[in-house]
Amino acid sequence: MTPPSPTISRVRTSVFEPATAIDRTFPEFPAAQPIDENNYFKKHKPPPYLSEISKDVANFIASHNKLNRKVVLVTSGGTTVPLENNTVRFIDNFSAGTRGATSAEYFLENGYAVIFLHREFSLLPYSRHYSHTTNCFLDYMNEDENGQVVINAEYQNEMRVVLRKYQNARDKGLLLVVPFTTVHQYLFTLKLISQELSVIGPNGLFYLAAAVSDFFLPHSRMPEHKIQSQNDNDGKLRVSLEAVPKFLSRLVDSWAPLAMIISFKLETDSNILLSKARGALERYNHQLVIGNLLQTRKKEVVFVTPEEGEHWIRLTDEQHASGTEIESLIIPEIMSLHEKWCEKTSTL
Ligand code: 9Z3
Repeated sequence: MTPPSPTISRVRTSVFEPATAIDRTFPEFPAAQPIDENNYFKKHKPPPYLSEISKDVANFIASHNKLNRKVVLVTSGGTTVPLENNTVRFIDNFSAGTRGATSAEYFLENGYAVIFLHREFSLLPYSRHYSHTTNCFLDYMNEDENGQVVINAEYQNEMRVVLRKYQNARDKGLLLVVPFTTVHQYLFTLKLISQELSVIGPNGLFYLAAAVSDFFLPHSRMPEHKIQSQNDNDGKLRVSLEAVPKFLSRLVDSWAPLAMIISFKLETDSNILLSKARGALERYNHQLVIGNLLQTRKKEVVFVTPEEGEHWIRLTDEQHASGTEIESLIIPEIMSLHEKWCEKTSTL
């Protein structure tokens, strides 16, 4: 139940303008080779906090492994590409982290421990229900006659359900939240967590829903200070970005070779979604690509697997209207694929 918010406009600014589009079709980048990995990780300094994260992740995985609990890494939200070292300006993308935060909740409800690698300040499991600008938490509250702040009667039931689930995950230590902001931090942290997660073999699951930038500005070409407006003599700012190495191949082949790996393929053109998703599966050799279109991502996704080809998961109009989340259909399917993966891998 969404409370009316008199202070927040219902106008949506993220509308598309196809009439102004130009055709920019690029050939596919090749998958990253070991040499690309070495180059990237040698040329760039790791984030200074990485060793702290490493300890937390290792302890988290070990404690759940003792209980034979499956652990999923959910990545979520968009990566930034800074243009300056003391960053004033950066390139970003649309992702709010809805897919990741929602999926994490369904994994938690179904017995998984979740490492939630997310863009700092993007949506988080549970608090997402009340933190988005369309759902301001203050609109759920009021003062009673004694001046105590209380939740309005009509939201009590809904909020109690979310609160109990949140407290269960927190009290049982089922959720580890790890932040990133830049694409660079994302890649270093992904590599670290992957290697830690490889320790539990097939019980580890990767659910890579973060919207990761395809381009970045290497540190070697990044100015220390804010770019000045008189930077170029013709008054234009020219930014030349490099391709982010496609690290999925390294994850599959080297960082966590026994884990089940799921990547997402995002497109805006429905004519190329399936071929791109199939292409990713062939190139990286992992277990599942979930294809989705920016425009319809909350209503339908397509599963592409090597064994069974593709099948669509769709919400009916009634389900969509009544607030059913597509992740409530996606996660059970993934769990059964993961179960099969564990059986298959343990008999190898
Ligand atoms: C996705 O496709 C996610 O489903 C969305 C979720 C980012 C669309 P929101 O956060 O959106 O709920 O608003 N994630 C993967 C996007 C991506 O960067 N994929 C790469 C690609 O398409 C492959 S790893 O090339």
